[in-house]
Amino acid sequence: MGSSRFPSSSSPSSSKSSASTASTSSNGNYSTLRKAIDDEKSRSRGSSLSKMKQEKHQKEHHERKGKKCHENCCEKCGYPCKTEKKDDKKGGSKCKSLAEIDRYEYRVKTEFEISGVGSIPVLKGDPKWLAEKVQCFIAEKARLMTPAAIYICNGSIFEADELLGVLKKQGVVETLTAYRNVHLVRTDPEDMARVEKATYITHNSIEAIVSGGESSKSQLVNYMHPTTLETELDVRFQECMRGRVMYVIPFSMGPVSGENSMNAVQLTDSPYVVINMRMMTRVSSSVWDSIGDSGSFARLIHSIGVPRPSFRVLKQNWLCAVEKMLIAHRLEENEVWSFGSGYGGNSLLGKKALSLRLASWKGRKEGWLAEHAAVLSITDPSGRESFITVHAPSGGGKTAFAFSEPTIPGWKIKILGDDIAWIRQEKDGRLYAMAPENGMFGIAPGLDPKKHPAAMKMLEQDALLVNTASTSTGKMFWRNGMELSEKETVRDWQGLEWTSAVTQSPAHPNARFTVFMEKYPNVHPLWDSPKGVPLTAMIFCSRRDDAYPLCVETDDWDEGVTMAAAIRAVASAGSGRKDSPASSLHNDPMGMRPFLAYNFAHYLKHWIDVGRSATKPPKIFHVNWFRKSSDGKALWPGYGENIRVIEWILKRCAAQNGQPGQATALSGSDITAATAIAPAATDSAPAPVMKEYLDVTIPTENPSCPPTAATKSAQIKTKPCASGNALKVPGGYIPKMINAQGLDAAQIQQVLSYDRQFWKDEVAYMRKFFANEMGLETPKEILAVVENLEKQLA
Ligand code: OXD
Ligand code: MN
Repeated sequence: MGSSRFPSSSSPSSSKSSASTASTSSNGNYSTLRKAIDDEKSRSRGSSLSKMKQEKHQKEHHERKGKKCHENCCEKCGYPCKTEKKDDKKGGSKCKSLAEIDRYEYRVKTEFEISGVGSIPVLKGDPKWLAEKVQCFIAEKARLMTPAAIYICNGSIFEADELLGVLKKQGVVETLTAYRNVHLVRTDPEDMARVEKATYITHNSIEAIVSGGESSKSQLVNYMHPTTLETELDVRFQECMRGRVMYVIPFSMGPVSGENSMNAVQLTDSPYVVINMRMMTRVSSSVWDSIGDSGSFARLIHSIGVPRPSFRVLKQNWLCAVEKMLIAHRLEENEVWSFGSGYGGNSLLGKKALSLRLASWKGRKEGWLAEHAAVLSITDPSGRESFITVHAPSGGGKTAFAFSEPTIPGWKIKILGDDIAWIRQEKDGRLYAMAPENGMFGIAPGLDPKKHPAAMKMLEQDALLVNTASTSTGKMFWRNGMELSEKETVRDWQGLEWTSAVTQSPAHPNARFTVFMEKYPNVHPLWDSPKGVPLTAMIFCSRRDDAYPLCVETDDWDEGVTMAAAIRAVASAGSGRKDSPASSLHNDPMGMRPFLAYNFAHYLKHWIDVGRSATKPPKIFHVNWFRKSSDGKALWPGYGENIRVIEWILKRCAAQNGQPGQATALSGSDITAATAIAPAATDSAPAPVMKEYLDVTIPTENPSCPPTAATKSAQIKTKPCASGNALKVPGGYIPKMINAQGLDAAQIQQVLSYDRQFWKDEVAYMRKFFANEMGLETPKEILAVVENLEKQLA
């Protein structure tokens, strides 16, 4: 409570009551309170001056502003020392954007009165109810960005309706009349993805952010020096909200006041962002209570960067200033500045900026992980439920898998979160994953009505779409199994007429939907749990079309982490990497490349430590749903068929937890035989090594896997339920066979095959990548894994 100005407000609720007293200025309580505040300040500075003397002294103090003040002046008069400290700081920096505001430079009535700016009306909400830290934040940034008005959001449905009205007036939104409360927004074609190139991390120490510091060759994190940032902020943010409304969004990631949740306040001049944030995060006035007078919150400042008057030629009426785009993270200050884009992860700052970048920095200090992963529940036909995380690069299929209907009868997938997992150890020694988001922002064209019927149904009510196409009958459209009637015409994502004769998709490949978690029929009841769920397995997805196997179970935690750190993927639409051809592979450690916020070596060491501290860590698996044959044919059907791999994974976990069906590691000679005859990456011939496992009939005596009509007509006879069904290879185990009933035998042979030469090359690449990225800082545990793999493959 050190800095509190409300003497008796030690709890959120009492802070509220103090503030409410403050609002009743007409009966004099406000001035009583101010006096109490000032008295408290005087007392704490040991001043014995009378109030009048003190005011006189303060006046003189003001007059001397700019000159060096008497050293003891503040001690004597009680004038806030902070001012002197700030001026000292200003001696080194003239940054207007980062200049702090002093309590005497603004007044909160029903509007904000700010020295040098004047009065800014508050259109909605009562600013007097806010904790002083929040008032200060608003006043400070209002002084910088000079909005015409301030609007304090409460997350209500009325608010969403009102702002939708604003967007309609601006001509930004199209209501899709075939559904209930579903709206489509088309953006400026230049503002349709997260932009990694414009995303920066700033910190006083470059070594904390980039391993190797100044001399680093690292490609992973974009570092910006704090002084450079100051200049960059000032050229963008001064008066950037002129003529616009500044919305103040209080929100929580995780349930409000949850034990592991994070509070934040985002300022934005985009009503679209407010509506979207209301779905993706918990926007609520109760966050003010949770912040209280002493609580902390992340400060998120966002502007589309188009002050009025603007002579910009707008496309789709979408406001943005992409040429000046910047998304900067001040880690130590728990602060994000985003400018120029109104799109997705660039502007919904609760998502990637807060819940991954700032959170992973916080997590490192506190011993937990913030990761780019879906949190899923999988129930097998016997009713046994397991929780897993699925970590993947953007566009790597997390959401599409999470929404898919398993093709094997009796299996069920439920979602707790589709994009972000906060993972921490609980008292039972297990790692728990909690999904902090309130909604999903998924890739719309990834959905197929036949493969994702429940998800498609969900989009028919209370959904917000961006950059899909629309039909003349008021429906959303992106092809991918969607049908058009004869009479229906289509407008594509740029608002142009589209016919099926056009080969290009009518939707942008990164078109998105936003929905509330709770609207999805297969949402897990614990999705809103403050603690999360205990993990059985962590699954890391590569996205590559070469010989990276369909599935590998790693030997142990360190090996799983090392392989995750070496994940590579083809660029996807979500990454906004226009410069890299879709076919080229880039490193995407843990699927976190765009979200890594600090020194990669420290990040990996932290991963190792988290696993070591857990007495029962989950098992780590690696998958690749995108393997292709040498003639370019996709070898794995993906979506709901992925459950076949998940079945193998969960059986392996169960076996190692002492449940029936122990794994059988093959002997050394088996390894050599198996891997030596596997085809080379470029060889399209099926792997002969698998042959012996294909002709095994399904054991009818296996009680957990009775034969069905489907299994009898299976093209491949296999042992779908045998959990000892694994082959030891360097780097772990691969399935000898999975439940492949109904799939193409030759393809399954290929997709399961293990290519020794491929792995040799992969490990050589891994070593080079780690050396480039981390050099001597590479954690010894990671180096040990690489050396061990090299030995096994020699
Ligand atoms: C996302 C992404 O928006 O990863 O989730 O790009
Ligand atoms: Mn994502």
